[in-house]
This record gives sequence, structure tokens and C-alpha cells, in this order.
Amino acid sequence: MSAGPTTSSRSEALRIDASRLMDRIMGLADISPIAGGGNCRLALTDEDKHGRDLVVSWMRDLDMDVSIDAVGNIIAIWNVGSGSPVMTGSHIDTVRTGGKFDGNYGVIAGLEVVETCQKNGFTPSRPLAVAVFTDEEGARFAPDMLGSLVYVGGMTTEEALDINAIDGPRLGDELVRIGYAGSAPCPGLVPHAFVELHIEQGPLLEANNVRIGAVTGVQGISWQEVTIVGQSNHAGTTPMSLRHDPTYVAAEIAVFLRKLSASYGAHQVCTVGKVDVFPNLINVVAARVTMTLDIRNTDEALLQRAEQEVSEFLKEVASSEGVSITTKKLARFEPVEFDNRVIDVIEKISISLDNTTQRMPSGAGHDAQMLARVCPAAMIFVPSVNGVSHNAAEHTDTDDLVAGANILLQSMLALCTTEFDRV
Ligand code: HGY
Ligand code: MN
Ligand code: MN
Repeated sequence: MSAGPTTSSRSEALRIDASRLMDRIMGLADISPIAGGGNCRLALTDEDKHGRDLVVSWMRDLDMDVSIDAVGNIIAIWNVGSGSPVMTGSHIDTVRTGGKFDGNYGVIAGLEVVETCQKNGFTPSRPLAVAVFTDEEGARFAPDMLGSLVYVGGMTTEEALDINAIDGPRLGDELVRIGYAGSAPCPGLVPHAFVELHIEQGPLLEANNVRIGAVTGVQGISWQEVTIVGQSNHAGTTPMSLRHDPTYVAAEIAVFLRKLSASYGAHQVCTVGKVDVFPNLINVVAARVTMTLDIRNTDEALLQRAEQEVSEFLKEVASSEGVSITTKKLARFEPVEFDNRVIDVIEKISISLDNTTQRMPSGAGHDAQMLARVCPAAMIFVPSVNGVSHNAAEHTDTDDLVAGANILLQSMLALCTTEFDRV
């Protein structure tokens, strides 16, 4: 049993244990490894379950109260002090070719913060919470950040449970199958503040030779599935003038997106990440192509303009090739600004710990953008080597990982004693 809150003078001297942090990162990386040093733990698969089970066992080892909510979010609370908790967390589901740090690092650093306090006999004035949010990647069940979206009330539990995976199963059934259909209700407990520690997943920090990003917000995200239905035919006998070829249209769409990004410049990015051709045979003009469009911009008005231009192009290309095109919205999140008061805490602490630090937006989506809807939130970035992520080769140097975790530790403790008058 810990005594009352210990004085903050000692808290500033606390530092995480680097080998414990790395042991846990490598321990989780051992679950469903892939060639090249990454992981494949798509949301709610058996591999995700094994990762969840390991992390829950670590949470229990730290005497944290662990609850599972109706969409499988894992919320662990070290119930000390009083009032609502300062929360950190992220995700441990990965894309199919994920790295060992994306999401995992933030969850494990959160546990390291708790263990560092416990091992040094330091009791924060507020509870500390560490969350593992379900299906942050959205790669198997769209949209991304699904678990944290439901956690903050941005989508109903019922709607989420009925979402089907790209491989078929219903989200609610998968939760039951892997034993993570929890009883805790969504929306969940509102934290006092939320800080997420994450790898940058881009090239900026490394290019600027800066160690820490104090993240100012997350860019807007627009995901849609486009289905193009043409006329399947013989590859040898069908004259080009008589073709209604969905694969050709898909290629035109991909080229259009690349040109649109170039014309917008700045933060505009467009990706065609998934293309399914049917029947996908060498000597058959395809019948159908289903593809995904991932369009992002930090500016909402530009993002809407890009969506509009894409929609007009789809109509144009459908009529000129004589195919039908239908679209299905998979995710749409406006750009998010994080809370300056939290960004200030992160930036001040990072500099006080002698880290080169810069403010920057996030190109990737994160659970923090959902928590920002209900409490003061922000993020800490550490560099990604060669800016590579969503790739088994994803890497961040240990010194940077340790520096980020120490900033998370100090930021969470500082937020415990920060009063936020509700804006
Ligand atoms: O798509 C994203 O930005 C995140 O990795 N879910
Ligand atoms: Mn992530
Ligand atoms: Mn990711």
C-alpha cells in the first residue's frame, strides 16, 4: 500500500529503466514476428489476442485494475491519489507488414512510467491509466482509431460491433472469439488529460536532426472504397475500342491522385493501398476492381476540395470507359488541434531534459486525436530511422526510445498537478 502523494521534488529525478523498456518492446515483438523484424497482428486476430494477453499480464503484474470495454479496449488504472486519471496509451494491433514500435512503444512506455514510480516509491497525486485501444490501424476493420472513437462516444458500440472485416467476420463476433468482448460501457471514463508517445513514422525529425516532436495535431483523413464494374472479356479477342476495363480505370484513378497531390503540394497526400481485381487472371479483361483511396491534408477546406475533385473525376472516367463506379466511405476525420497547455508541458519537459525539440503536426492518425474530443490531449514523437513505418524495417534508436519514455513519465506526473479550467 503506498502512502499519500510523495513530494514532487523527487518526481523530477525519476527516470525510466531502459533495459526493462526494451525487454518489453522485444517481448511483444516476439508475438507474431514477420521477416525483417516486424509484426503482423491485425486487429482481433489470434495474434492480436496473444499480444493483448501478454500486455494484460504485465498490467496485472503492476497491480493495475484492468477493465475491458464493449469494443475490447483495455483500460488499466494504477489507482493511487484521487480524481480522474492522467492517461496514456496507444495500440498493439499492427498492419500486415507492421514494425515493432508503431503503437506498441506507447503502450509499453506507459507501463514503464507506472513501474518506475512504483519501484522508486513515488505515488502520484492522481491515478495513472494505460490504455490499449482496439483496431487503431483500421487495416482489417475500418475506420482506423475505431476503439478510441467508440471510447469517446464518436461511434456507438452497436455500430462498431456490426462492422465487417475485409476478410469477412463481424467485429463483435471476433471480440467474443478472442475473449475480449468486455462489459465496461462506452463511452469510457474521461481522463484528466491524455498524452500518447509514438514514433513519428515520417522523415521530419531525422531530417531536422531533432530528437523530440511536440505534436500540435493530426491531419484530416478521408478513406473510401471504390468499386469499378466493367465488362469481363477475352484478352485476345476483344478489340480495345470495345473494352470497358475496370483495371484501366483503376490505373487512371491512381495517376489522377498522384497528379492531384503534386498540384496541391504542401501536406496533401493520396494513397491507393489496396487493389482487388476480379477474376485476376492473365487472359481475362477484368470484371470488377475494388480499390481504396486514402486522402489526407492538414487543411480541412483543401481536403474537402480534393474529395470533390476526386468525385468529379470518378464520374468522368466512368462515362468515358463505360464502367459503373460506386463508392463507400470508410473513414472521415477532420484535422485535430491538440491542447496547447499539454503541448507546452511536453515541450518544456523535453527541453529541460536536454532534448532538441520541435513542434509538428502528425501525418498519421492516432488514438490521441480521439481522446482530444473529451480531454486535454497531445503527443510526443521520437524519430523514425529513414522515416520508414508500416514496414517491417521500422526502427527507432534505443536512446531516442528512452528519451521519449522519460518525457512521457515527467509529462504525466506534471499533468497530475496541472489544473485545467474547462475550455
Ligand atoms: O492510418 C493511420 O494513419 C494510422 O496508422 N492508423
Ligand atoms: Mn500507430
Ligand atoms: Mn500504424
